[in-house]
Amino acid sequence: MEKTSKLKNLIYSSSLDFLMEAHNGLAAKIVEETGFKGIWASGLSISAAMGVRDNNEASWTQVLDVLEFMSDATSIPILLDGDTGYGNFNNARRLVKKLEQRNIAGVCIEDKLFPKTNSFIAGDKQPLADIDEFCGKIKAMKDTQCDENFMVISRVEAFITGWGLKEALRRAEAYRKAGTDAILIHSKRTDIAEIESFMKEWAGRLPIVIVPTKYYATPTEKFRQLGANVVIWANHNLRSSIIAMQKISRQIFNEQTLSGVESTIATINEVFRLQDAAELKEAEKRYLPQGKDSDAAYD
Ligand code: SPV
Ligand code: MG
Repeated sequence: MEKTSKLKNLIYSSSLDFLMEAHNGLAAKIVEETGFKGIWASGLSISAAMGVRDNNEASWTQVLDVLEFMSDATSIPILLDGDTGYGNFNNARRLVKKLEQRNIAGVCIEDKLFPKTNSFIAGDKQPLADIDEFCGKIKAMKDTQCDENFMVISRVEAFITGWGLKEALRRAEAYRKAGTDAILIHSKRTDIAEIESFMKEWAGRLPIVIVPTKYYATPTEKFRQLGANVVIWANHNLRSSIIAMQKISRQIFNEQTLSGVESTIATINEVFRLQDAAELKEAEKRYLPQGKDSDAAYD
């Protein structure tokens, strides 16, 4: 099955599904191996892994390069966090074209202004995208996709920017009419109150995607009861890897030896396995003149 159809099924199925964050090819592969059915290519995580801020400091083609590695390394669908679409409708529709060429299954765009600010950074009432302009962007993206199952998800930032429920519903409805495939409703509250109020009024008009980074203590069963379709675990591979890297760097720095760390980290063979080094070994037998295969280090 195409990756686009897989993502569409996941979004449109009545059961609750989960997307796990990845920010490079290795993380994407680990997410797939773990059993997740889809990947969230997080803007926060990809930019952080590049050592830059989540303010569109990395160009969209640099993000595309990362996605290409992620997509090549996996067979489950990837949903890109496409920020604001990196410009106006024209930039956003070109993004769709390039994503389809790389076998990315869908993109989520948010109704903020370029360059974007991470939803958890700027506190006060911020201006959102003009509704009509954002609807034009959705239409342009949907008109551009070649694969009818490619997903364009619209992220409503009305709660995040302090505009409240009425504005959130007004925007979600406008985006639905413009042809979006699903709504991502976002909240930075530590409880589910905003999401719950939205879900009750929304009443299943389109599938709903949520990102419980801040309301992490809410039981997953509650998301099911409210009728959410997809939950995104948005940045947890990045955040756990930060702790792991800080810990190992500190220990090696302090101890000036590897003797205390070797048994606590992945083996080199595990790295080779994740890279599928064995496949190359087999291919060399088929394609290299006999007796001339490379003496690879993993022998
Ligand atoms: C991201 O993962 O970059 C997101 C989700 O946009 S959040 O950071 O929760 O806003
Ligand atoms: Mg983001």
